[in-house]
Amino acid sequence: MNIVIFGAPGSGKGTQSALLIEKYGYYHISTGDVLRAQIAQGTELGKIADSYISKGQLIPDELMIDILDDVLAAHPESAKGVVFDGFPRTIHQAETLDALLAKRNGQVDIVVGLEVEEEELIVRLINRGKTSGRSDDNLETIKKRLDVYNSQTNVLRDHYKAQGKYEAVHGMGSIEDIFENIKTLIEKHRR
Ligand code: B4P
Repeated sequence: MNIVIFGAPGSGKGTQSALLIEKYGYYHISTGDVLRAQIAQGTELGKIADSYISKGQLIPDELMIDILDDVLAAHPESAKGVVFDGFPRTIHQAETLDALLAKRNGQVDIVVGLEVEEEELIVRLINRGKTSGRSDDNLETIKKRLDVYNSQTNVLRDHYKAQGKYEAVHGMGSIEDIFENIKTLIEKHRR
């Protein structure tokens, strides 16, 4: 089963993905984590990624898609099922993901949309910024990330709603309660 965990920055994608992996054992791809690992290693790719992430912008589609393709190819166990956390973020990425999964006789089975009010997103990310050391967890960059989400990523809700794959989850409240709701939806869509 291929699950997309979707939502604005700070909506809890990473938190809920970790619980999903623990419960179902799928392969986890957080594109943000992949990019931050490159930055930490000081690679050329990391330097390019940092120049976008620190400004709150998205990495260009073609680069991001090449990276995702490489990660999937390097992890054949991902053919059994993936939790995509932070990907896709544009319509072009979504269309490419469909093509990549079709090559393995797969598809996106469910898109779990974590819906959280913007004020709460800002509070969470500012709090995380006190300890995360992330160059994008500061108020100015958080606002830019939310603008980018609203202008480039949010359209994916309608894209996946039209396919009957989008399941909205109220993303406020306790992490455990949110996860219970996600589990119910996953069971509904399991093949
Ligand atoms: P990401 O790493 O994906 O960052 P994010 O969208 O901010 O989400 P993150 O996973 O960090 O936060 P979460 O929602 O889990 O991307 C970073 C950057 O990389 C992007 O801005 C972009 O530049 C680049 N990038 C990544 N993917 C890309 C792509 N596909 N295309 C192009 N560029 C890409 O929020 C977690 C926070 O909320 C935590 O602090 C957690 O403790 C807290 N939290 C979670 N649930 C909570 C709850 N119920 N109550 C209270 N707090 C909660």
